Amino acid sequence: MEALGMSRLIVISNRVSRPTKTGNQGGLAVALSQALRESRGIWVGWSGEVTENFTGQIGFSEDEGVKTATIDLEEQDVDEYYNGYANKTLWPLFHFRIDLAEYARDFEGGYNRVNQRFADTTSPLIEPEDIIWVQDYHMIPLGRMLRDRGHDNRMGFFLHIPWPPTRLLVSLPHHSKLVQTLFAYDVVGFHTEEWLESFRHYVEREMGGTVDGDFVTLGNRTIQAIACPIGINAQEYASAAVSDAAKDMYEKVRRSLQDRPMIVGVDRLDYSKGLEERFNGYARFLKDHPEQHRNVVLTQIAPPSRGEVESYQQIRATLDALAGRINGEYSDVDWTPIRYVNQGYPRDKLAGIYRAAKIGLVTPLRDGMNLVAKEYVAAQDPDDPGVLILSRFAGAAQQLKDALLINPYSPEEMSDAITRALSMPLDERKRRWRAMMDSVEQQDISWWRQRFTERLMAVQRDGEVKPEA
Ligand code: GDG
Repeated sequence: MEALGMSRLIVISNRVSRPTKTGNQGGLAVALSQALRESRGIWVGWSGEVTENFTGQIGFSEDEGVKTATIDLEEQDVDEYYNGYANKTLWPLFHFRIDLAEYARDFEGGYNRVNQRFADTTSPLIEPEDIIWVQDYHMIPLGRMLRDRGHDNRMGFFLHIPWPPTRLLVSLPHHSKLVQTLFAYDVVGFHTEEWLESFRHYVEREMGGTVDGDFVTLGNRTIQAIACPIGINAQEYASAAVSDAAKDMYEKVRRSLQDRPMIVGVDRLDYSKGLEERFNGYARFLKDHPEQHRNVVLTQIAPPSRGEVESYQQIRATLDALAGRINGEYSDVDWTPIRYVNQGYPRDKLAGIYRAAKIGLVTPLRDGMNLVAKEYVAAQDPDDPGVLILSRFAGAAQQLKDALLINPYSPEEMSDAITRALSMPLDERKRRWRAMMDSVEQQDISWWRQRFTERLMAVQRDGEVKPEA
């Protein structure tokens, strides 16, 4: 494979995604699977299963040429590591929600214990020439733990969520200990310059490190910290949008709308996605525009996630009540303003739903990147594309500058953007869409994977970095 030469790739992430014959996998899983298949690599992660006593026994499996190695965790591990430190501590803090972040010693202990378990599991699988790529906030200290077990392989880490400003990060007990572990990697990647800038700021101000271009030094360790925005498989997504399943879904949705324009939102049910603010912005639009009553429909698809965490139970209850209230206030016997759907759809059908929508409404309060914005663009009909309304606080806003960029906290801005999008002339829609599609196609998922792995391959085994060719 192009970037990896003869090296084998080992990917480690919280969960593995096994390829399926139906191809119904996310873009990240497809991209990593391809690299794993071509390099005869291994994907290591939690099986999703709970065992009474941790045994460390590895479950090996191979699907469609991709090898996976999984371990079962104990219930306490899941509580402290996954529901605890990952999703009650780091996720809210890294999404600027220190009001929701919980700091408990048990969580930190569980997080380190599970990372040690992953290190023990992975260590015997590693051969000297392998390149190791650790994914996301569940696994920050893993590289350090692998180094402690004597592995001097090339090691990279990618953070899929924002890096918070220094002033917020210092609220985390033992923050510098956690950040220090990132210096065990050779390359650390973020989606955007903003997250990268916050990381550098922290290292300089809090740790006394130094920054020289992409090189960040702390003590005797120099690593590369880069912005490397993730993408989607754009061509494949555009094809999915005209597949038979997508066309069926498109027809079904359009029929049900009876020529009314549809706005679509698609998000895991998560407080970071700004769903409450979105509903309020839409309610503001309905209030401002009585002439649009009985006309526009907002379809919000929000499959529940992390339901064991209280803040997720709360946001779900809030949205149930809010959707009910707005529908109660504005509905008529033959029109419901919000179709609020708590189920997920297969990817092809979802692509058909995106294509049926005149407006994609993507309004996270903070988002590392946001792939839904890119999928909405890729699924549009080039001859009659819809309009993307996008939060400035999504990483994707750095690339999709031809979206209507809004502040998701402002219901007025949201209302104005919906009004503008509904009446946007075809030539403007086409111009904006073409510019966004060019970016989605050029910086796609393969581009992301290659850019990161090339950086990693250029690192020499003594930890020094070869100058870029
Ligand atoms: C994290 C970061 C970053 C959603 N509903 C359905 C469905 N989805 C798919 C979407 C999209 C994916 O889930 C969500 O990706 P996002 O990027 O929007 O958000 P997170 O899940 O929070 O992902 C994020 C990402 O990692 C990658 O680095 O962009 O910032 O938070 O692909 O389509 N898919 C299907 N049915 C659904 O109902 N098939």
